[in-house]
Amino acid sequence: MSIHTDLFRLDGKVAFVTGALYGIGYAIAKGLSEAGATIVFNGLDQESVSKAEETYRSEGIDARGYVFDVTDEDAVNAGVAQIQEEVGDVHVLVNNAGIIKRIPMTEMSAEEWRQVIDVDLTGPFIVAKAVIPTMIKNGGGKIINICSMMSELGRETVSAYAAAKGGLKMLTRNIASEYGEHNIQCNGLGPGYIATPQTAPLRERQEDGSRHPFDQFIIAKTPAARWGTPEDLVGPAVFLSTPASDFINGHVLYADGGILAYIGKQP
Ligand code: NAP
Ligand code: GCO
Repeated sequence: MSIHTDLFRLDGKVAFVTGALYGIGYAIAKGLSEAGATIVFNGLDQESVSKAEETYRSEGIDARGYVFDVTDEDAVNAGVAQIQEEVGDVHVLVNNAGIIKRIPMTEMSAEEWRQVIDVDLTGPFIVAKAVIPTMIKNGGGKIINICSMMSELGRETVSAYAAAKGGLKMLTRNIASEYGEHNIQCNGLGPGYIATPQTAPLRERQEDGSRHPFDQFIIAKTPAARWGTPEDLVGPAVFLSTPASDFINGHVLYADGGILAYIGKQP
């Protein structure tokens, strides 16, 4: 296998990236497309899916979008069946769709907790479950679960998100354990703090024009001294999707500018 022609290539493969309308999912899908994959993605409504298809097209990518919610098992099963019929069997699944609710734990309702667990943990379980049988039939596949700093660390207001992303790390290890013998590699990709709509409220300028205190905190806590960009995740995602990572299983690769290695700069 040649480094130049095979190791990091996905020619002839179908990659399904959930929630890849913009942000991290979009950047990863674009990177996998540049590595040769045909891209499919899903979103919650036809308008945003069609808009995203248009954005992909404007970048020369013929990505197919489908409308379904990752928490709805019947809809996921029907959506994956449709993808397989219309585009082909899924070789690479990236469980990217996710939400966060920043609410102090004692003020969070059980309903709000369940919504986060449902999208961020149960969703990846449902979608992985829908593609694994075909991967087994085809002799293997790749599943990448988008984890988080909160797969390792806690912080105020994100209890449900941390519980979900910590759980997703363990679901990753369990899929690797259970299906590794079928040549399925399931790994986590753990972004640090990445500038996307999800984290926009943490970067909003203060009324006096100064940086948000959390923004300053992240710069001080990151050896790279900056927020990540969605594009910072493309190399790791291509690595975990291609034959380059065929003997890596149940691992979480943190692309965090060094956050998990660092106690942070003294103010
Ligand atoms: P984002 O900008 O909020 O994008 C999330 C995407 O998921 C959106 O396209 C959203 O669609 C979709 N989505 C949400 N719920 C869904 C559902 N039930 N079914 C289908 N699609 C759904 O988030 P991001 O920052 O790019 O994050 C992507 C992933 O990386 C998430 O899992 C997030 O937790 C994780 N992550 C983010 C960071 C960060 O710093 N940004 C760091 C670590 C991990 P709508 O817009 O229509 O709701
Ligand atoms: C927060 C953030 C995070 C990040 C990310 C970190 O409020 O602390 O939104 O949880 O989005 O997951 O890796």
